Amino acid sequence: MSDDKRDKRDIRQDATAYDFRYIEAKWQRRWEETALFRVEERSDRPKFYGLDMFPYPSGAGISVGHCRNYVPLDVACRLKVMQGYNVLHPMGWDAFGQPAENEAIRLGRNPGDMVPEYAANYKRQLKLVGISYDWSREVNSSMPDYYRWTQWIFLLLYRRGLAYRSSNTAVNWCPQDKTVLANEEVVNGRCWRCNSLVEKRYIPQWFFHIVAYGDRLLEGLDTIQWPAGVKTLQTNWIGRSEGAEVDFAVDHRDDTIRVYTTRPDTLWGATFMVLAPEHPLVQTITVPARCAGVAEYQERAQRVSEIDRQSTERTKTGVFTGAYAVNPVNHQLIPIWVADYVLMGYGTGAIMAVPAHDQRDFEFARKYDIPIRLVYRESSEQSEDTMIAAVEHGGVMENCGPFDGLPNDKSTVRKVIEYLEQRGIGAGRVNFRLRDWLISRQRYWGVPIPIVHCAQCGIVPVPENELPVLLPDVERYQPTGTGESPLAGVPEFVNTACPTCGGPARRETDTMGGSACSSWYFLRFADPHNSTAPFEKSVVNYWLPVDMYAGGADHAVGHLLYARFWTKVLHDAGLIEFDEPFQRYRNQGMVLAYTPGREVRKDEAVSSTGDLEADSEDPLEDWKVLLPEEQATVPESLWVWRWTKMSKSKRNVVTPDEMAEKYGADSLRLFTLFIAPYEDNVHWTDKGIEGAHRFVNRVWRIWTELRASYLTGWRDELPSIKARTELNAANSVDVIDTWGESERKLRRKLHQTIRKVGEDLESFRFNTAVAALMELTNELSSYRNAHGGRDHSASQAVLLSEIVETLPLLMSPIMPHVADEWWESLGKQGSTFKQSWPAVDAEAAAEDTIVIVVQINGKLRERMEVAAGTSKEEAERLALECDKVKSALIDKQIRKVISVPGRLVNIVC
Ligand code: ANZ
Ligand code: ZN
Repeated sequence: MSDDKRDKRDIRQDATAYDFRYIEAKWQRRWEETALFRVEERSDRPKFYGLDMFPYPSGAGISVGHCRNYVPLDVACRLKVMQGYNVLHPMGWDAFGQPAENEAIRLGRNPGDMVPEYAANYKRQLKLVGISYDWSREVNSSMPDYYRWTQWIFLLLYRRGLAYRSSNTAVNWCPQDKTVLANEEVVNGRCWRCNSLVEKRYIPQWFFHIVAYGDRLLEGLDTIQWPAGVKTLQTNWIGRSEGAEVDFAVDHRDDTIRVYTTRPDTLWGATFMVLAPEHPLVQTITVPARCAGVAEYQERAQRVSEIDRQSTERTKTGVFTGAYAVNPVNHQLIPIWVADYVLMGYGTGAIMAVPAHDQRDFEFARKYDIPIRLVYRESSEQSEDTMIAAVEHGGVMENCGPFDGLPNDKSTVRKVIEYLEQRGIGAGRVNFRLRDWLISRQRYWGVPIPIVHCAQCGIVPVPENELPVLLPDVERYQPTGTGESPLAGVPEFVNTACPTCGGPARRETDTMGGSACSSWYFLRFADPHNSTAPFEKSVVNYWLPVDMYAGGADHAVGHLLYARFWTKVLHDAGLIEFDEPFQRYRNQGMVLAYTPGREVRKDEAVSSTGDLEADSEDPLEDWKVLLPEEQATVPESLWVWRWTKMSKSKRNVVTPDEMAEKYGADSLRLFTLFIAPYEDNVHWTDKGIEGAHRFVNRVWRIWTELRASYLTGWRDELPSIKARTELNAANSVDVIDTWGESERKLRRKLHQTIRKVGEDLESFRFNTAVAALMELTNELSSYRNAHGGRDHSASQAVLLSEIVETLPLLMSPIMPHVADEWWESLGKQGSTFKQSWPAVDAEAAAEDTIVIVVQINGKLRERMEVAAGTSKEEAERLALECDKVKSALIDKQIRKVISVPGRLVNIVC
């Protein structure tokens, strides 16, 4: 049908058919033509910044799973607009990095060509679902107008001593993706993108000094409203610990071994020391006779993963170096061992071992027959010979020289630290589990690091006025695997002049990992087209912090930590006024699809997971999806169906395109919201969306029927009806009294629903908001059945018109296409998006009666129903008259009555 014919039919006002395909296309076109979602900057209205994590354009399209990310926040933002807020709701593309590049490699395409196509398709789909993004603010992190500023911020970090190059840190290397990874990108020892086991390598790398912000990253958590689980993940990841560093002299040598301990008070119980196999002193101190054995052990330790080394399950192993250290507090000689349960990357890479009080040390000492010495006990029966595990708490200190008799607690630890400091053998110190953020990647598809290496001047930052350092267009961009970026093979890029001395120099050829790009995009959205600065301070200070951030919890210790860090640095540099970017953050559950698979041996599952979607799934899964092409080869009797994350690689994706075609975007939106609480994982079924679709049809039918009466009669009469009712009110004839009980009930339901939907949408209780709308529809339907026909009394007409005019507004955030179509068919102008959210008539919404809980000594005795507005005294009198209360009070003396008006009466005897 041509648009022209459609518009004609539209004028006919076909009252019954719910032609969602037509309606949705029509309104999406209108919204676009009128730039409905364009944000006006700095109105005098309060602001609200609602932000979705911008996606990687790494798949040909989005699934209904992604809709669960975007629809709920869209609903919240639409509500905010109607409530009178100035709302920023932008979208863009996290386009650089492994996700998109891996997809391009898979397809044999150039990422520079592929990414814009993918982004365009995502955008088309998001429009299809009716998301209210202001597309005039779209950003793409792989475009020079954006990454120029990512480079600019890199240089800012560099100037502030927060970006550095280091060559003496072991780094994570992904053999499949042929790049190093940040610790945050290693999940259970595997690459976050391709699931390969990560290896250790020593390659010079660029780091951001995030550890310097460890304390502030912890403290800031108290100032933001985030899910407790995510805060805990960050707290543990940062892993702040307080203790001391203590120096031990190596016997008969000049060397000292510095250890980090959280329990310096147990120094008197240290009976050996352990060095990590990678510790630089191992070679130096090992006695000649033991060199071969130690070297062999070091070699073996190389092949054990960090995770295994930290496992409490693993049997401890180690070798003796033949050397001894001097315990600085009692001058005893203790043997120095090498063992892989001590990690080079934490503390100083060396420990004093206290087997009596540390379980790892205990197991080690028992295995190698090393003495154990208690410095406190939980009970007098405990002894070194009989103990079967380390004693971790309790008792008072003993065998501790000057500290004997003190309690085994923090205060003693502090005293011991003072003692060590006075004698110059140790000092208090705070340690973080958090490591510096490794940012360089040996990959093509990323922001070039704006650094030049000059033989004369060393590391030289590219001057700001030479930014951006452009990523060159190349034919061959695939990772090399040599530890060098493919850019190293592009002489035009590499060879340059030193900005300082003008001599020949080489550009840094590593690029930044994608997490740099996503660490500031939320700022750029405030001022996306600025060509002279990353953003203007005042604009960012107006819009930020983000009021509501929505996205997956899998970013808890990666993106969410990095973005907080950059924000703090930009704050410290005076560029912004706030230092937490996301005031509130919520993470939605995943969408699961029922998927056929087969059971597999664990090791097989490991080698066969090549999931480019990076499901944070357990690599040790014992089940594997049967891809369509494999289904023919496995008999159906062996198929095992499971609920599993909807993802492209599992080929279990349902697209919004299919659903919009079959049921309409409004049904998809409603279903997405209704299916489960926001945080829960949901099980996708076609039956479910059919149910949602039936509801949309039903409410459409009911509303259109009512509208017919409105158009044929009430609308014209309404002014006079209203005048009459107002007159009645003025003459203090209670208008309500001219209504029947059912009208009063229906109007109460309407206003209770307005209140509930508003409150629920605001606090992300989308499913209960939808349920409230369904209840209202039911009441409306029963009212219509009981009072059918079009000959409504004047007061009924007033009520029904109110409902006819309110429903489009009430439905607007959730079903915006239906809402706008209704609105227009009432003869009203524009979109419901620009209308005010309906006001609650509190009086109408009030219940006639309320329930008051009656307790005796805090125990529930009765729930009594009383008239709303009953006074405190009256409620107390009524409570004492309840039969159950009376009988319970026989022979008892009432001491006092405590009550909470409208809620509770508690009788104390
Ligand atoms: C002696 C001691 C006695 C320790 C005791 C604990 C209990 P957190 O809390 O995680 O900071 N340690 C230090 N560096 C290590 C490394 N590189 N690899 C493995 N273990 C290391 O833990 C600090 C404690 O872990 C330190 O305190 C040290 O053992 C050990 F009753 O020192 B403790
Ligand atoms: Zn130079």
